Amino acid sequence: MFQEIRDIIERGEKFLITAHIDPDGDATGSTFSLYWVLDSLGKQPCIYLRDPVPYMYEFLPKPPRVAHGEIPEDRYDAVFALDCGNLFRVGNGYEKLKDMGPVINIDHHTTNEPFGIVNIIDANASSVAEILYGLYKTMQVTMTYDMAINIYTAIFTDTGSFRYSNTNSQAFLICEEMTRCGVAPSYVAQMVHENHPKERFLLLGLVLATLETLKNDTIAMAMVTQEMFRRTNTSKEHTEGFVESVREIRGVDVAILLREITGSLYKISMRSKGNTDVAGICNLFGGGGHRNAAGCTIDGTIGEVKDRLKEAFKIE
Ligand SMILES: [Mn+2]
Repeated sequence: MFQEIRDIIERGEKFLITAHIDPDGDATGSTFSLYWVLDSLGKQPCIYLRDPVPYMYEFLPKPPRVAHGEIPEDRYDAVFALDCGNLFRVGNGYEKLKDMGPVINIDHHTTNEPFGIVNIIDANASSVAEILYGLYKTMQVTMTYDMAINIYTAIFTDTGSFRYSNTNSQAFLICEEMTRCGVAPSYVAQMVHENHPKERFLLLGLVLATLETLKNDTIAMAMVTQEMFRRTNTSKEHTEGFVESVREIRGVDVAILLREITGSLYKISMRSKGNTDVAGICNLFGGGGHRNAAGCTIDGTIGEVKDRLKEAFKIE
């Protein structure tokens, strides 16, 4: 399965590594770990993430060549697209990537389209980092601390700190090995979960005040507006983890966070605890993701957006 990628890496020299917009722990940790692996092999990797790395992942050993904003147009021996169910998840200008080099698609979303020359899609993997670890093993890479903490953090965050249904035995086995490479779980947990600025909690207070429940309290919905960001001097990166907080409510099966982008466009994040396939629901609106964690955007006023969501969940 990894042979083709190993050949491409061995033959090539310049590589672009990219992942989805609004990078999460897996997108960040996976791209960073692959950079350090290629660097250790004497290659010339470069990372492109459209958006800046969120503050909670700033502790990760960051490679020197990470570009944000515009795609660094050049010729590469391969373009690695990580954690992207669809190539457009890379952001504006994604069409150019296919002309910049052969695209290697490594992903674990159930809604992945095989857009690459090589496609390694494992929906049972907890994270892209788990798939990459398998690749590194077959390449006999000497695991350094910089690689290990990026891999550990990617798995730790994509499994919701080992709480979600994608938490598998492989996730623990890999993370155990990473601790033997020097990763301290308490340090990672503190950096990810206990290192938020005060403003984030002022924002969370406003968001939780909008909480409403539907379908006999099995669906919980909260909202964040541009006005709330202004009042608390925050931005969308401070909302990371909010939808998970809503999911913590007893009896709630589906948690929904509506984030106002403009007065007529909303970003929807959904999390489910049980059997509800939120990727399927988000797919109705052109989005996607995983069974228990997915997202989409919906056009319309807040009233229209809520109506369309209620319709999707068959609520009168
Ligand atoms: Mn992921």
